[in-house]
Amino acid sequence: MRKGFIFDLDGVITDTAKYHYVAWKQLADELGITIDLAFNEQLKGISRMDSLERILEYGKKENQYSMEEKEAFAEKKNTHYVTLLQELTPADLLPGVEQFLKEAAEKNIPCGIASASKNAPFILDKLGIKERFSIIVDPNTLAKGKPDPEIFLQAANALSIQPDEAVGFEDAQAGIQAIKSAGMYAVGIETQEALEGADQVVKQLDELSVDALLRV
Ligand code: G16
Ligand code: MG
Repeated sequence: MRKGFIFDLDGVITDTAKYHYVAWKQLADELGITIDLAFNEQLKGISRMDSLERILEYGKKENQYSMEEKEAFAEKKNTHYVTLLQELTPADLLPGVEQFLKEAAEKNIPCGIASASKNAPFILDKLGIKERFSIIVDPNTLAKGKPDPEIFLQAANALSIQPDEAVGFEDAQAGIQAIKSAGMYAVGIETQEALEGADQVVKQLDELSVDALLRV
């Protein structure tokens, strides 16, 4: 019997990848690096600084900047990204999310957020669903990012459930690995690339039933 649900944010609850892309692309252009949408797929679920490192490596500029410069680049990208996030409204929830969370709440199933994004509380607030989650893991407290299971284990702990009582939802391969390493049931939200290792794969949350997931 499953007792709680733990969600990734970007790609599961809402599609912020398009805003991340606009902001990273502008920064990359300024640094003389050309990125495209295919490359952007690699940044999904990856932390801000790791994303910057990947972009610099892609442009063969990984050894060109000091830590201070890199931090300034990441900060600049984030300021732009947060400006773009101002446009978010509840209409930006992915299909089925609102109904799924409502049903979970009616059944008193606790829900948590395991997102690499430091902007998660702000995003959930803009989407009008922040109160649906009893825990939003703060990525600043983590030693390791996904695919390490730490973020999902911390969420389960905060929800007072065992890992094998949790269902995790992820759209990124590193996230599915994190959920499985944590010993949880993994639902993959597959949009572009095939997800390996998920226990179940859907395109969007409205394909799922809360009751059926409690019994997996
Ligand atoms: C999200 C995105 C990543 C982003 C990361 C950090 O992860 O998928 O592209 O780099 O958060 O975001 P921020 O710069 O806002 O801290 P997730 O885990 O929600 O898919
Ligand atoms: Mg994601």
